Amino acid sequence: MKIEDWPSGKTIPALYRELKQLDLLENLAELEAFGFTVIPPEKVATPEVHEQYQAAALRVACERKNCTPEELPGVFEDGQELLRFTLWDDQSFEKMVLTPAALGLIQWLVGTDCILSLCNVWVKGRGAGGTGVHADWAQFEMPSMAVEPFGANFNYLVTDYSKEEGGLSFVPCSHRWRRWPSIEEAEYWTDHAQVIEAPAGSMVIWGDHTWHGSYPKETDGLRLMVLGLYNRPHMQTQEAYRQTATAEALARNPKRFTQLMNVHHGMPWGKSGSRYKGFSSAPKGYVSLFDTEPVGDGVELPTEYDYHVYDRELGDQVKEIFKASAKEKRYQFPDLYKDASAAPEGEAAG
Ligand SMILES: O=C(O)CCC(=O)C(=O)O
Ligand SMILES: [Fe+2]
Repeated sequence: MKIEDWPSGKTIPALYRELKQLDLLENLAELEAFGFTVIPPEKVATPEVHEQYQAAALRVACERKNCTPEELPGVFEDGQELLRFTLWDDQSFEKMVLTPAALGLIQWLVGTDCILSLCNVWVKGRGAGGTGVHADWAQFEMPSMAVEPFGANFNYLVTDYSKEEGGLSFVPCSHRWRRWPSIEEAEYWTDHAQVIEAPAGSMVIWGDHTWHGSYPKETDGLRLMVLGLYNRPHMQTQEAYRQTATAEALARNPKRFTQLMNVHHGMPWGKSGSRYKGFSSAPKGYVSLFDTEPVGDGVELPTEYDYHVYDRELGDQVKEIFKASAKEKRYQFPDLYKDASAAPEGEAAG
């Protein structure tokens, strides 16, 4: 079948075509069927880039713990830690969060406008326990999950994964149940969950509906992994990327990175509505997974905003927009089911 840009499909046809081009349709089917999938190293990056990722993860861990690579396994004997907020610690992580295969599958789960919530290096030593079976769904006040996931993860394996290595494990098809495991269920699945056996350089992808955990690490050495979590753009991220993304970081990266940082999101509003005047330079619409062109000075970092000041000029502009778009003296909301270009901008809505 020819996949065209059907307006009702919005950005899905474009994403599907690119996933097909990347030879990931089987991974897509596995995600839909079982709730998780593994991308092999050769579809993630070149051997040189894998080396950079491994070196970066190890260097960051040693820097944080102020030790040598040789000392690191001793530092993590019987222990593990999620080293938080690592995106800015090495520029290779900026590349990793844009990995076309991983980002493409994650976008399938949480939308082509998803943002980065978390980038961690997870270090686990010999004797460390497993992670209890859970779902990453973090709307704790909503124990029944929405139909669509709100978050999706990659785990980039820096070391080989197996049961003895303390590998990640899944409850296949649990994403279909759309709820968290009870304490008793989590207990049962601790020893029954399907372990991921995959070589270093693989990326495991899943959405926040899927139940997963990990096994204790019984072998010498370290289990090293880089974790990326992506959210829908209305959500509070777990780490402060929007607040810390610099103009240089945006400039050296392609357009999709600016979107991942969510720096142009209009909310929260103060007296003058949209938080940033730089809103209009925000990249919009579907951005190709193959786009590697740095944006340079093409994207402006939004200027700061005083929530307490009413900007009369901006207010008048909004008034004109309402006037121009008013039909029968009524402001019309965009039709979300027809025109892909008519996505709401959060400007006049509400
Ligand atoms: O590897 C683990 O121990 C668990 C990983 C996990 O829960 C996650 O990445 O969301
Ligand atoms: Fe998790």
